[in-house]
Amino acid sequence: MASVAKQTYAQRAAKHPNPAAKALLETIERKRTNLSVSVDVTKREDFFRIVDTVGPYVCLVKTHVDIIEDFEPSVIERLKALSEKHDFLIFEDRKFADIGSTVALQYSAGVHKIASWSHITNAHPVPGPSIISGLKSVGLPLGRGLLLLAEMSTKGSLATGLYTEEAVRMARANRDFVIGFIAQQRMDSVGLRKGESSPDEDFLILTPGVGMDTKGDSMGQQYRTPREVVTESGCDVIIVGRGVYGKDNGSNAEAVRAQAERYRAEGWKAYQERVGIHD
Ligand code: S5P
Repeated sequence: MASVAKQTYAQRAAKHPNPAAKALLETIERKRTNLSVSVDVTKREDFFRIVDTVGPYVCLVKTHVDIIEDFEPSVIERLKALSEKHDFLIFEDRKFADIGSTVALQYSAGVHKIASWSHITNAHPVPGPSIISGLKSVGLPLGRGLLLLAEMSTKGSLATGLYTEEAVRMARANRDFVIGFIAQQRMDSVGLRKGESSPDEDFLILTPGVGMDTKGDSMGQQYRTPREVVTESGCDVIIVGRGVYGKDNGSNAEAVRAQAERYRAEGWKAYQERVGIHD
């Protein structure tokens, strides 16, 4: 069997054991898009306008629900309705980072009840394997998937070297629930000890820090192009925020739509180049 990076999304979907990962791979293939848009705006009507505009072009909408100032429970119902209308999955970018018992509560309860609607969420590996046990106790019975932040896109990130290797080992020990990584490159050969061969595994790599028009922002963010991320580094999903909705609230719907279409096309072309498909 070819390495994971050379397999098509459809081939990978057919054998993925986790329901959230399988659904994501199937959605990517069905809609021919590996674009996830990160909708980081603070007013719910701006949020819904952007989600409705980019919906046809994305496999996954990434949220930070805690930044919506006028949040109320109906926000979730409307988001779920849009996910059905446009056929995308939802990823609450919560970046859990506490002890197992606390993250289990943060994931299941509180104002946002993330586990009840978010197909995928993520966690920092910094507390060690217990963070996975805590989240898994809530998410596994619901068919959810977890991404570990193995690397970050920011200048000076501490998530490198041994930290990244340990994150991958933690994921390998929890393959029923950990479906992949937030990272800047494939992790397939990371963390293997001398003489250890590559296990039969399929971790998805979702990659933020993607932009075609600038190299970064004034707060340490660093951007690479879809081609660098997908073709050269072998990542599976590009996560784009301000590159799609602009710097404020995405009020120019046609500009937002055009950027979503542009990033979708670039991401898909980069994938086709990687696996050697031409159409
Ligand atoms: O390393 C990371 C991890 C994440 S999840 N770097 C990131 O930028 N992110 C998130 O991706 C970040 O929280 C933000 O929501 C998005 C990037 O937004 P953009 O506007 O810079 O594309």
